[in-house]
Amino acid sequence: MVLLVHERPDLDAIGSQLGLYYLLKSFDIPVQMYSKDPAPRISHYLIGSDLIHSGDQGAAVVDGCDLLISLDCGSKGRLSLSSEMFEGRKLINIDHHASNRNFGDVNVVDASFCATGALIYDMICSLNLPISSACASALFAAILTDTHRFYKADAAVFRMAADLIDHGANSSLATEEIYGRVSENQLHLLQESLQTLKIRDQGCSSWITVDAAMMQRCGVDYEDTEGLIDYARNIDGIKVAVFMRHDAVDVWKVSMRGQGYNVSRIAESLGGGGHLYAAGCTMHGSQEEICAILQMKVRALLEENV
Ligand SMILES: [Mn+2]
Repeated sequence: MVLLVHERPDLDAIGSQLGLYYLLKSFDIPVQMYSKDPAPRISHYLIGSDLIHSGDQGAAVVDGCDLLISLDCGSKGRLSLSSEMFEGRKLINIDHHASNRNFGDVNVVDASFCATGALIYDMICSLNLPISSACASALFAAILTDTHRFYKADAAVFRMAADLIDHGANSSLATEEIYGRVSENQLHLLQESLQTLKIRDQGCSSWITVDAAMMQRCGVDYEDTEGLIDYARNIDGIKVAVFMRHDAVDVWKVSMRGQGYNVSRIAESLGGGGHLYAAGCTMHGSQEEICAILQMKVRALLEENV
């Protein structure tokens, strides 16, 4: 069996992948991990992150396997795999995105969980299965990041985290490795991207843009843009924050955050998805074109909710 994650995986994807990997390993079940894009640098402290195959190894990894498990991925397209890789294989889809398209032969989708890692933890507990320290560390990272360091986490999430710590997850190591380090280049990017900050809709929406030239000048890649949207989101009075990243000619990755405003409706109307208050999509066109569409949709959402 092969465990898969969405393109440009975050730590919920990688943590779920590693957590499930070590669970299956403890039963001597043959299992491998594959991610089209390499595991992000912030996941490198996790045991086993170097065992995740990536790039053009996909066909070789799934060769001979008859079961695929997709983790934290809302749609089949976001797995970014060629259709041959799915041929003759069953697909299990485990996810917590409300917008999940139920694309698996079996779908375990529950948006009430704060993270896919939390859903896996819940499955492990209900089946009374053992949790190794490698598994606990991976699931802890998934929950820590998808709750934004336990921001808005309820008591059940803290209990889950506490139990994972009891099973060997190192909370301070995780926080240090994931949030405690920043490169000088990332700070340059922060400086440049904040200069693009625009406040619109009478102080209710905030916008940050990062383009390819900026990333090149600062010597950073897409991983380093993680978290920039929070600067826009956290401004007093902001209801909707939008982050736009120019990925290729006429290709834009758009992330949105809502403060009580359902931004996943905008993302879904543009072919993307996500959660109620954190969603994203990919858009095609010039900056002016995509901005015009987004501004119209954000304004409509703000007016509707009044
Ligand atoms: Mn997730």
